[in-house]
Amino acid sequence: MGSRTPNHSYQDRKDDGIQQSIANSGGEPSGSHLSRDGDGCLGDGAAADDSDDDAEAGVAPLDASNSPKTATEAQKKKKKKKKSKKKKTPLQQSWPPRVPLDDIYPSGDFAEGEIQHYTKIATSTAEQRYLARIHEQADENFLKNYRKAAEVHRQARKWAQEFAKPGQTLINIAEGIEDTVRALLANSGLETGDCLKSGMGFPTGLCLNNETAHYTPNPGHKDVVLKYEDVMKVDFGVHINGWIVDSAFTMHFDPTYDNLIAAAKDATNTGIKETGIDVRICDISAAIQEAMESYEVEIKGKTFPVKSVKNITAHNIAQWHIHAGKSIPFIKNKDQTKLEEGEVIAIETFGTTGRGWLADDDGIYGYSLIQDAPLSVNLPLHSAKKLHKTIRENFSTIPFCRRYLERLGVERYLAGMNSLVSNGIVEAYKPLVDSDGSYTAQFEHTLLLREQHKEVLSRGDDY
Ligand SMILES: [Co+2]
Repeated sequence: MGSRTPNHSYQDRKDDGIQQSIANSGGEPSGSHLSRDGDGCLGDGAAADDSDDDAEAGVAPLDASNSPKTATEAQKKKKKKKKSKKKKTPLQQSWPPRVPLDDIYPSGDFAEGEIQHYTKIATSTAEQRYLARIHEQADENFLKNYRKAAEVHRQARKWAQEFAKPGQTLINIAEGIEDTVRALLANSGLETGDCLKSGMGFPTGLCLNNETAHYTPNPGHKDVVLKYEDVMKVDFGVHINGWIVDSAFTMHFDPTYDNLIAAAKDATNTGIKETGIDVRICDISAAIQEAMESYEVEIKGKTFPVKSVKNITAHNIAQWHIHAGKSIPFIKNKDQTKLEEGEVIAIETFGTTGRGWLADDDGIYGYSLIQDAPLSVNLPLHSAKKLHKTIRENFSTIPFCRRYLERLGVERYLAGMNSLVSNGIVEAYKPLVDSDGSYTAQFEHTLLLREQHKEVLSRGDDY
């Protein structure tokens, strides 16, 4: 999910139709085979550890189906089989993915993201480094949960990449992603407070062509059907305990747009490479712009330079806050603010064939509770008071859309919502569009700036 600038400035899946083997026979998470292109390297031994753990958790003997040669052997086999029966055979992911990840990886050791070493040596003081480590120490499951959320993201987007074909509707794509995320987290989010434990990190964004960010299908609206010529940004978040994996990609079917997609992918990977502890925002921005604007796209015989979009930015993430205050533009600037150890950073970039300036479009993307909104407000409408309570109990400051509200059974909320917005309790987000007829592309990853290296949590073998 992009942060709007303030106004002052394909897989080798065996398609058997039912089962899809995301884990290999050792139960190793798919995310452990990462980054075959970048200069990053894999961490040492984490993937191997996973396999070991899963083997201990009980892998059915490989030769279980072979017929034993002798009676004694048969007896031995029988005994063996009985013994292993008590152990659980690791589950394979279904298609569509519906098996909770905790059932597939009972050890809880999810693959680490792509490890990239810093290009510059950090000069953080000991005190800064101590503070940075606090949130990891305060919650021993911080990293485990973050890697799990990333694996949920990878599996959900893999489904989307197969399912989203021309002729499909945006609502089916959005709901399919959301159903997958909730199933893999083993949390339907339907009981009061469940959405606070884990779930969608923000409304699933599905933006076509010049629609650039913050569009999601709303209930009761006409279905939008995906077309061959469409360029679709898919931006969704997965959170566990308020820590959000924010990651996005762009899908297209017409090779006309190959270069536009390549530009945004390159710009995002360049931004990731540049990111580090004590690195200044202006340096990341400059590198992003240079990569993005080295591309051009030919559409129907006319050549368009790819431009960086100016008024939306990458951002840091804090617990319960998709945007935690730092903004990283995709254009040159003089912001000397530095990134710090321990920070979670969403590096995203948007490239466009249009003006490079986003305007509000009609409609609503979603809402979020404003961080310091007063707990008790004198609201004229009873429905507004009730809605305020529902939002606090189910979303806190996590952005949500009308569909997320309606699946909780909330009805006739529009007047109440308008009241919350006008009273400064809730912020409403509108879809953001570039000029008519233009095309935009986006890629995004969530990174953790760890002490020795950055971990690109959401990296997969797709992007
Ligand atoms: Co984002």
